[in-house]
Amino acid sequence: MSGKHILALSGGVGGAKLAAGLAAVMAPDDLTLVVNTGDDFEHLGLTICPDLDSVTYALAGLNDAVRGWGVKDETWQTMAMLRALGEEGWFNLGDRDMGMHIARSWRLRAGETLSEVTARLTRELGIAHAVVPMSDDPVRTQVLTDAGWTDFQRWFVGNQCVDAVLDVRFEGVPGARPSPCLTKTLARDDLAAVVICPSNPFLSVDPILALDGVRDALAALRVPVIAVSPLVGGAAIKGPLAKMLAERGHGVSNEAIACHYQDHWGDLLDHLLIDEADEADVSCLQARGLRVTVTKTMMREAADRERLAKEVLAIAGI
Ligand code: FO1
Repeated sequence: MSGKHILALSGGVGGAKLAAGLAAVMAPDDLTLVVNTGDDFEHLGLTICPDLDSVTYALAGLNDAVRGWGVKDETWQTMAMLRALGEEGWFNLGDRDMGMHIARSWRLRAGETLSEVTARLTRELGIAHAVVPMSDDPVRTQVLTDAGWTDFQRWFVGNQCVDAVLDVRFEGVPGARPSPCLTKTLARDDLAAVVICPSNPFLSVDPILALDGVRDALAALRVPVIAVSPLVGGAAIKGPLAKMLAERGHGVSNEAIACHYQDHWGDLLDHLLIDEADEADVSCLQARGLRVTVTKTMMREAADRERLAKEVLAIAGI
């Protein structure tokens, strides 16, 4: 049986764009979007899941495209009041966005799993596709800087990624199990491909691959793993990827991305889509045994997201 189901792995902003493109061109039953939860944290008594938020808002058409995170047409009265009350103001929670965090947090506290809560919240926002957390067990990304180990959001938002990252770890791993839906999807006999969305490999994709059993399950699959590079023109579209590659002593290149999935994770990548601006990378990627597609990977509008999603599906044979 030739499969037609796609398992897509996504982080936040960049990944969410391709996730939305895939959802726009695929039937709900044919797509499972698994989202990084390593960026999650507890803040002001709430459980914040930034990447789940970004994917959810993108699929619901609620995302703020300019800011890149959070909800469009946002207001900030709650934040202003929190600051007036002397509470921490470094992490911005919009008034509309706050509804998401309150709904998620109280349901978690009432005993629902993150998978159950996410299924409920996405359904309520009219999303028909499966948006699932990578795990129901807490995984918390931390970065090592000269100041010691720091929680991810404290570094990403609080420190604006200024401090150089010497190392990254995922608290809770090993021991964190893939979510039930991720486990089920990995075992589907109609799987056509695994798609790695254009997300930061070190911060957004590695936490998913590091979950108990996930790397080995992916390696055992007989379907291609297809990644869309998060680099365009030798730079990251958004976020600290370029800076992190440079700090690790790597070039800011698609070869470094390929090298990470192939060498660090043991040949986990079959096909890489890169931007036209990086066409010069083709020969070295092919020399590494990869199949390469050169295309436009910048997704400014819905049409860009859908075109790129269709290209990925064509590579997957769908
Ligand atoms: N990113 C920022 O740069 N500043 C913020 O104040 C901020 C608040 C925020 C609130 C909710 C949410 O879901 C995401 C938020 N983000 C914010 C984005 C987020 O921190 C990062 O984009 C991701 O963690 C990286 O993928």
